[in-house]
Amino acid sequence: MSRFKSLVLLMVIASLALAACSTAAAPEAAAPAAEEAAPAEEAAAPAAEEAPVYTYADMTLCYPQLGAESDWRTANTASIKQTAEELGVTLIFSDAQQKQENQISAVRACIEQGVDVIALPPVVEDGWDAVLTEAQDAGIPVIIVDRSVSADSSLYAAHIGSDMFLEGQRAAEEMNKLLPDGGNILELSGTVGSGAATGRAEGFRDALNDNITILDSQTGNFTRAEAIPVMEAFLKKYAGQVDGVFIHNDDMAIGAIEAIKAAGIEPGDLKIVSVDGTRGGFQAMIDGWIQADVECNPLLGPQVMEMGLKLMNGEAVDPETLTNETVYYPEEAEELLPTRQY
Ligand code: GYE
Repeated sequence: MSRFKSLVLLMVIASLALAACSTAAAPEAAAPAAEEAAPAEEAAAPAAEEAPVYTYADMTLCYPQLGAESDWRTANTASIKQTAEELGVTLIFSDAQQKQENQISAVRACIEQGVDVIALPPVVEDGWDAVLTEAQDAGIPVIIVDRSVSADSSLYAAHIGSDMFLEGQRAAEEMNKLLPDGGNILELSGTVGSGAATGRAEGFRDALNDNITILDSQTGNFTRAEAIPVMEAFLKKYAGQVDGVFIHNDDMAIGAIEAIKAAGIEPGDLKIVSVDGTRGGFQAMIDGWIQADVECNPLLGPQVMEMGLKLMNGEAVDPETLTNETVYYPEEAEELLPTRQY
């Protein structure tokens, strides 16, 4: 090799080494330049050093659904399944049939499988500490979906769902308007110990006028079937004394209405305020049975998946995402029913 040639070669090597040094020293400044001009292999090199960027196709999401107790729940399940399919997320879905021990086993199975994210709609608030700690120890982020947990917030990444206390307050405001001179009412509540039932009951009491008395409160476990005998017993026990009923979801309202009908009571004689805003609830408003329906939105799939991906990529997420909701009335029910998605 001639002197000149070796000099040129030395210079090339030196400038390459210099470029490599500046890339290492200032990765931020170097990255855009590489994107703009450099061929593919060179552009790939600095990217390989950064944290990998996951896409939906990389994500395995575990959704241990709490049950299939209501139309709300069916819509929630459909939203999760449909969103996963659309985005190409691998979904591990199970149905705990409203039993916490089933949900806990399902979470444990997902931890063992090494899923990327767990999104948990907890049937009740208490009793999650142990399994949430297990997920944390395994490095799997947990998003609490729909109902809340009483566990320390350091044990999970975030909560996405409705403000159940606010729903209860909204229901009370409607009852106040329906019974302006006060009266006696009954409460058909949701699953005992669930964030949805506790929040709605507390919010309702918080905003209810002093001249309205809650004569009795019993659970119907959020189902039509369990609401019927509870309402039958209520109507026997408090015959002629009741002006209204606060019912924690539309499925129980539909069950209760069956019992109310069977007792010979006409639509509107008992003022009913319900929660969810399902098609069944809308139909009951059209038929004159429900006077106000507080919305609770189950279509959480897109938000859950989006947050799951952010967590996989180590991005910051909002610790509390509350759903925007409203109240529906009989006057608009006919027009809105065809547009309802659940
Ligand atoms: O209102 C009810 C369902 O947790 C918000 O659970 C949910 C509630 C919903 O069974 O219909």
